[in-house]
Amino acid sequence: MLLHNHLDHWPATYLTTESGKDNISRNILRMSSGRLLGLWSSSRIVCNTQPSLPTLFYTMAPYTLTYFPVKGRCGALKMILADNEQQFKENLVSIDDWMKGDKKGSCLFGQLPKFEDGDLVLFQSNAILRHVGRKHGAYGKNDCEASLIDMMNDAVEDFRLKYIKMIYQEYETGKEAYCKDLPNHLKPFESILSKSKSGFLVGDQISFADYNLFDLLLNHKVLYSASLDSLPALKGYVDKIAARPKIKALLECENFKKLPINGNGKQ
Ligand code: GTS
Repeated sequence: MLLHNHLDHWPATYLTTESGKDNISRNILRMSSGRLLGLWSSSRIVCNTQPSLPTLFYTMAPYTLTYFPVKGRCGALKMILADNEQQFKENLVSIDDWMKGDKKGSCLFGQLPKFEDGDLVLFQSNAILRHVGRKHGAYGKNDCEASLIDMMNDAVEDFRLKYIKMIYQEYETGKEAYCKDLPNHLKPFESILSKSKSGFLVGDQISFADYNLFDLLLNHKVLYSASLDSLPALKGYVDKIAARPKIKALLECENFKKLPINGNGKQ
């Protein structure tokens, strides 16, 4: 029985039995002219209307994420997906596998992450965040808000690049100076958030730029636990987003927790 199916809004949700699942899978393939729209990703028993038959609840994961086994540039993406209850299939690529070169050669810009939404293949983490934000109502309410969100996300990217440079190139020699200078990097965000009525960067709802900033601020708390001590608006912002139930669940999930933040083991 199809419970919910809107082709623009996967996952479709079916109430079925174990054997019925394959039937639905075949029908989906037929409906989509042979294109594979996704993979069965999860099942859980939610109810049992006919006591003789176990009733299973299946969803289709519409997205596939291919990346290294680190949080890296995909922490924010996993957060926005979790907050919107979106399942995704995850392909983890080990460094050994990557070093063989075939996978790198198959990536448009020679790098990961790679994100697939049906036939659409995306590279570049910020383009991926935007895509998911656009699809799941986290890209503002109008064009002006969307442009402001773009501006915020570009500022987050500038901040992320400084962080990455320190982590990968100057950790031993530059960490102390970086931490000392941190309030200066964060001042513009503190100022924006101290004036925000909603507590988000733009408008009255969370956007992909918020997940991106939140993810990076969490990294900074690990880098330097006092990083937000002189920045009350940012501290409140982090606490508020961390308390969103689905974000909280993700942050507490073992599979997410066990991922190192960065590929070189520095954090
Ligand atoms: N601008 C790209 C993005 O935002 O997606 C940068 C992606 C990137 O730097 N990817 C790194 C990579 O593929 C991994 S990580 O820095 O995101 O952890 N490195 C392997 C390589 O061969 O360049």
